[in-house]
Amino acid sequence: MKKLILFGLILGLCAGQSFASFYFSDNFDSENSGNAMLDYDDFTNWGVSEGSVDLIGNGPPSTTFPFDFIPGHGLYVDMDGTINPKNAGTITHTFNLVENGTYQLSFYLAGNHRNNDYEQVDVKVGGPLGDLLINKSYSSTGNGLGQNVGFTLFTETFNLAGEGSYFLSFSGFGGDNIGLLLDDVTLVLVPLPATILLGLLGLGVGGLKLRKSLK
Ligand SMILES: [Ca+2]
Ligand SMILES: [Ca+2]
Ligand SMILES: [Ca+2]
Repeated sequence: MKKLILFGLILGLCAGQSFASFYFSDNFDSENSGNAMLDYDDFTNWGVSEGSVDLIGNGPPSTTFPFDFIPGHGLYVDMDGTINPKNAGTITHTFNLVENGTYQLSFYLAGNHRNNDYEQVDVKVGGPLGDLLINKSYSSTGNGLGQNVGFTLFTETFNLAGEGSYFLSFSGFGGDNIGLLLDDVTLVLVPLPATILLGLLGLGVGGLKLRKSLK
């Protein structure tokens, strides 16, 4: 029995390590060869629909392209584009689930840095059955993303299970081509701590002992 427990402990620790899977991350910095572009629609990981978004940042403000409001973050996305100001854009990343589990989505949003109008970004994660696992709005009032507020980290945790196509989307809001700014989107499989596995193992061993003693 001692050997079995030791083996279980090692197995549990190894499993705890292997669960720390990195899944998806995008800081937008390598888009368009690192150059900002208004109404950008050629994202590596995202499709653009329902209007447009701007790829901005990556350098000191110039007179011709004065749109790096928060220097030091490479490129990032203005969720309300330029040509189609009455229809702020949606960017969507689709992916096939590799592993069931609890996932954490994190991203940074910042104020529009140009006017004090109400701004909003809707974040959705959808499953293969049409179900929404995340459906949440972040706004310049409810989340304090006022005009000149810098990038703020937001995280959401949810469960993904079952094969099929999932999507993650961010939708801008507005009609004045000025929107909230988005950067550093990350989706990771939350590690199942080794301690939990060991606890489960302990329960299993305890159950075995109980069964034996009841016989
Ligand atoms: Ca960036
Ligand atoms: Ca814009
Ligand atoms: Ca706006």
